[in-house]
Amino acid sequence: MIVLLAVTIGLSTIIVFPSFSEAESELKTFVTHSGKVIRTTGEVIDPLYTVSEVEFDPMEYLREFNYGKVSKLEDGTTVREYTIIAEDDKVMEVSPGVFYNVWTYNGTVPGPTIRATEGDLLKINFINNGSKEHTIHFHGIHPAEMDGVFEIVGPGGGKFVYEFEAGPVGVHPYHCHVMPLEEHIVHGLYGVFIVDPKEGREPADEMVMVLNGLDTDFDTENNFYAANTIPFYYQHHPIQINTNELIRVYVVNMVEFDPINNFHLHGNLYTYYPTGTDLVPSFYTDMITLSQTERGIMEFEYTYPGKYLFHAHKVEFSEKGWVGMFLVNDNANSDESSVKYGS
Ligand SMILES: [Cu+2]
Repeated sequence: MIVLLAVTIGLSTIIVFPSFSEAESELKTFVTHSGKVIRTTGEVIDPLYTVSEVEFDPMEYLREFNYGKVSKLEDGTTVREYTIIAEDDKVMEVSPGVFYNVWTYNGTVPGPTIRATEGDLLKINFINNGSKEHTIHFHGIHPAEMDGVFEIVGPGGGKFVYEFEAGPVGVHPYHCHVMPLEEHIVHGLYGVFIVDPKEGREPADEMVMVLNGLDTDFDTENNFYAANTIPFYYQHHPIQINTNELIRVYVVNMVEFDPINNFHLHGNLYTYYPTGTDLVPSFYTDMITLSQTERGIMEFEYTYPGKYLFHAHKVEFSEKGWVGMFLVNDNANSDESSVKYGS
């Protein structure tokens, strides 16, 4: 009788809600790549499971840039080769006691920050080790067959090589473009692609902030918001910077479901370069508003040491995790010539 009832409910659910409800109501057991056995009701991981699986450090992610494996063509063109592996069975403790099935590029959400100089030839070796179809769609300029929309890469080891010239200058998102798109993005298949101008930018303490949200109960509304995935992380672990030092933040809004997000900085204003495509800033402000996949470059220096908040001025988002802090150290006595920035 129970089986019959389950079958009946299952069938009716499939008919009415073909994509989501079936997954939510069905108890599944699966094994992660590290061998852990996980029980899940669809995408909702069993709350009895209490071991954190994903090694993701938002502080490390902040200043980590992947320049690829570099070689040169005979004509002097720089070639940069990257490998990106998609997976969709990792479990991550996104907030104390809240476990979420993240879909990852190279094991993390967001995926690696790919960085190149305008005119470089890029080769991105994509391997899909997931259980679903995935791709990589890069924003920017490239041939149609490199767009990551129609060239679906199959699960279980499917491969595709994206090859194109880096451009234009700026900060661009990349993300999976398989339908249903919202589902593939909100689970975490996105990252940042920075194209530097040939003449470079002024040296600075550079960092990447991806504004994202997590819909942990699958009602197509976000339960948590963050800069770099873990809610409240940079509030509990302030980002250390120095006075009188140029700070450059590449900010990318990857929030799904909500049409806007924003970025407010305390005790300061920043010059802002929308999409980073112009080398002259468009405005000087303490607040920008970003729609989905909108992004830009913020530059600022702090004069006074101390603690300063940065957060969404959309209060709901900051109260649900999109809030952080800069701890500004007094740089007055340091020898500026000895300052080295990450490469
Ligand atoms: Cu996908």
